Amino acid sequence: MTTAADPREVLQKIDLWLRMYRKMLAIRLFEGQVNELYTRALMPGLAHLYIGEEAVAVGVCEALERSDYITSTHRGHGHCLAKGASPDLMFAELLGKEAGYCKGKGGSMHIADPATGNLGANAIVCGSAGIATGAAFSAKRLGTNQVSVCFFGEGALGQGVLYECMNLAELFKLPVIYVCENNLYTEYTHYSETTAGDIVSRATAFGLQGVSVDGQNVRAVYDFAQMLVDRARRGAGPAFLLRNTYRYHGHHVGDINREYYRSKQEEHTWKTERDPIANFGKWLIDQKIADKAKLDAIASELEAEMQKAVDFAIAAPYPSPSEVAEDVYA
Ligand SMILES: Cc1ncc(C[n+]2csc(CCOP(=O)(O)OP(=O)(O)O)c2C)c(N)n1
Repeated sequence: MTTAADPREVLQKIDLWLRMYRKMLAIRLFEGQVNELYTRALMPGLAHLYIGEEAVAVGVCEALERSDYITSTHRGHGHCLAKGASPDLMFAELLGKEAGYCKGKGGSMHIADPATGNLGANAIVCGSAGIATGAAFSAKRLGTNQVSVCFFGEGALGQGVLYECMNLAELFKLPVIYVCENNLYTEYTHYSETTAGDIVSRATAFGLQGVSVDGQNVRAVYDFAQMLVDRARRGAGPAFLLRNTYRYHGHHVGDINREYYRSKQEEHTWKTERDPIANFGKWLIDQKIADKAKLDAIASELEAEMQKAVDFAIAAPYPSPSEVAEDVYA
C-alpha cells in the first residue's frame, strides 16, 4: 500500500478504512432487512432505501465528531447509522415499537437521535435546511465548536429555503456544510429535467466554498468532507458538497417497475461498475490491507448483528394505546 511517513498515521488510516468498509456494509445489510420487512408485510408504511449511496453518509460522518450535528431526509437510514445510531432501536422505530428512537411514533422518515447529534430525518423535501443552519448558528453563538451537516437530495435544489439558508450561513460565517446527494432522480424524474445550470454554482454564487466529488468513492468523500469540516470548525464558514451517486432501488420500496423512467442497463452499470462497497473492498485487498477472508468475516458478523436487531424489534412491544397522543407535536 502507499504509505505516509509516520507508521502511526498509517495504522490510523487503516483503522479508518476498515471502519468505513464495515459501516457501509452495515448500512447495506440494514437496508436489505428493511426491504425484507416491507415485502413480508411486517413493516407499516413505506421506506426509501439508501442502497448504492452508502459512501456518502459514511465518508461525511467519519469526518465528524459524535457531538457534531446532522440533519437527514426521507432517505435517512444511512445517515442515522453512519452517525452512530443502533440498528435494533432503528428497526424498532420502523416497526412502530415502543423501544424505537421516537417510541415507534415517527417511523422510517422521522428518526432522530440527539445522543449522536442526529437532529432528525425529515419527510419534507429540504425541510431540514433551516434546522441544520439554526444548529450551526447556535453552535457559533454558544462557542461550542460543533459543525452541522445538512444532507439532502438534489430534489431539494428546487426549494427556496435552501437559498435563504445558504445566504444567511455565508453572511454569518456559520459552521454548516450542505451535502447534496445527487442520485440522478427526484422521485421518477431525471434531475436534468428539473434543475437548470450548474449545481455547485448555486452555492458559490453566495460565496460558499463549493466542491463536487464522486459519491461512490468513500475515500474521496471522506477527504473532502474532512477538509470542509476543518475549515468550518476554524470559523472559515459554510460549504456545499455535491456528491454524485445512485440509488439502486426504487424511490421507495414499492417502486418495483422502473423502466418507464430509467433503464435496467443503467441500473446494471452502476451496480456492477461503480458499487462503492465492492470497489472499496477490491481496493483494500489490492493494497493488502485486508484479504477476502477478512472481508467475508466482517460480512458474516454484520449479517448476524442485523438479524439479531430485527429479531429484537419483532419481539418488542407496541406502545400502549393510552399514550397515543403523548410525544406527538403536530
Ligand atoms: C416539500 C415537499 N414536496 C414534495 C414532496 C414529495 N416528495 C417526497 S420525496 C420527493 C423526491 C425527493 O427527491 P430528492 O430530494 O432528489 O431525494 P431522493 O429521493 O432522490 O433521495 C418528493 C418530491 C415532499 N415530501 N416534500
